[in-house]
Amino acid sequence: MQNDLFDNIAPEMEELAPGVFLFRSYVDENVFMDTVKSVTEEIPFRHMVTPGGKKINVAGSSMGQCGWYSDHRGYRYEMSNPVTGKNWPDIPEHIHRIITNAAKKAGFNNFRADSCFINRYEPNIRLTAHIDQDEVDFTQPIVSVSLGVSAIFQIFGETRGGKPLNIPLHSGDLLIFGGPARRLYHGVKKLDLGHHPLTGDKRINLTFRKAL
Ligand code: MD3
Ligand code: FE
Repeated sequence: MQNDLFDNIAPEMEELAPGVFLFRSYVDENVFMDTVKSVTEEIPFRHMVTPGGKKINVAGSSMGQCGWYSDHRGYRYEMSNPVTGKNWPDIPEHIHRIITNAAKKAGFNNFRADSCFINRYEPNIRLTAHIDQDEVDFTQPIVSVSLGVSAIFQIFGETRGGKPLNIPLHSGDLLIFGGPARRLYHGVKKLDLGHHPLTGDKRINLTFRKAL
């Protein structure tokens, strides 16, 4: 067998399933955390409610042209923050460049996010299996960046049942969901008690979307 000197160098990007691209330790965590801090100083993380009146356990905030929002009136993207009536803060251009460039590497050549939903997980909080279907164009991918405490991300199939593919996500990892993967059920397992210098006992996830 040929012994290649570079065999032990991890690839920048790995396709885990059709349309699922994982980039390990891809982003500078501090750069993304600075943006999260400035957005959530203006729009603190809050627990929205489902149309059925249940509290959403993962707390959220948004930046971009529009922001994901949920209350008794339904799940949707709002052009301004319903709590304050003000626009959501812009996605900084240096963040756009990183996200758009990663999307290109996965073959999505015209991706530019118009929304970023920021999720905050506390210990013991999980995200139940769901499909993101409030965006208009399903040919556009979703790009996710994880910060802080690690979590197990789960990909189910076209239904909620069955054995999921379990993917541990660590601080700085970037994950792209596109093509067929865009319509799969997915969730996040209950967050273990842990500690990360950037976020304490929490996990933060940013999902960049083209919603409009
Ligand atoms: C697969 N967030 O915000 S990110 C979500 O880690 C969400 O916080 C998870 O699921 C988290 O909706 C997973 C990766 C992700 C995001 C959107 C998807 C995977 C996706 C949309 C469709 C399919
Ligand atoms: Fe999702």
